[in-house]
Amino acid sequence: MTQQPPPAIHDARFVASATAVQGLPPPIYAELAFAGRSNVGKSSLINTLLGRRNLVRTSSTPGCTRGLNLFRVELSAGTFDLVDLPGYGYARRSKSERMSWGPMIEGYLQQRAGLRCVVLIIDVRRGLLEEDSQLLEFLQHIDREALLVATKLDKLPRNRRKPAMLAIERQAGRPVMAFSSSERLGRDELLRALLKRAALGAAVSP
Ligand SMILES: Nc1nc2c(ncn2[C@@H]2O[C@H](COP(=O)(O)OP(=O)(O)OP(=O)(O)O)[C@@H](O)[C@H]2O)c(=O)[nH]1
Ligand SMILES: [Mg+2]
Repeated sequence: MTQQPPPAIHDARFVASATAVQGLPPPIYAELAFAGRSNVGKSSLINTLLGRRNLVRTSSTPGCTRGLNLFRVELSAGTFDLVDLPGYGYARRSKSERMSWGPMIEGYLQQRAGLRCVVLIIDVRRGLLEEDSQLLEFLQHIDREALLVATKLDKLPRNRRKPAMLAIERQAGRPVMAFSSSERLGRDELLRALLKRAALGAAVSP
């Protein structure tokens, strides 16, 4: 059975960038955050999800996203916010910058009212790495829902994709969604899952 496409996005725009949770605008709308290692493809995934080629800056150089970047998305069913988080695990940074990431991301995850779900993005070729598992544990500890997404599936030949996803699900002990920004793979499924978490699920056909 083929599913209906998810509802159309009418508008998506950059709202604010902050270096600490206190610097973000008041949490008026349900919010979804995107976390993962540096260069894993978080910003590209947001562009693909929103169907906007260059809304979020991406780069082949790790460490592209530095602050907490908030984007506002409007559909006919309502409005929600997305937050692109800086990547972790990038060693070639000044020590002070590296040190500031932990508190910035942790502070945001712990304190942000309105945060409904954290999308943890991993590279399908690498699976869950140490820092990813630590973040998952931390999210569980602070009682935040996590949605696990493996991206860059296009980097694997088609016949290796399913086995790779099964291996990651076994490793994680939970379901993992498949994604590719280049192929737009998994885009509709992920948008539907996020709309549900933003309580705009009524917009998603059953
Ligand atoms: N082939 C392929 N390349 C991708 C995909 N997603 C991202 N990339 C590439 O991976 C690199 C990093 O992408 P970004 O979206 O900037 O990664 P990021 O996780 O936001 O990185 P930071 O902001 O540094 O944490 C870029 O060169 C992208 O073009 C994908 O699904 N497939
Ligand atoms: Mg980025």
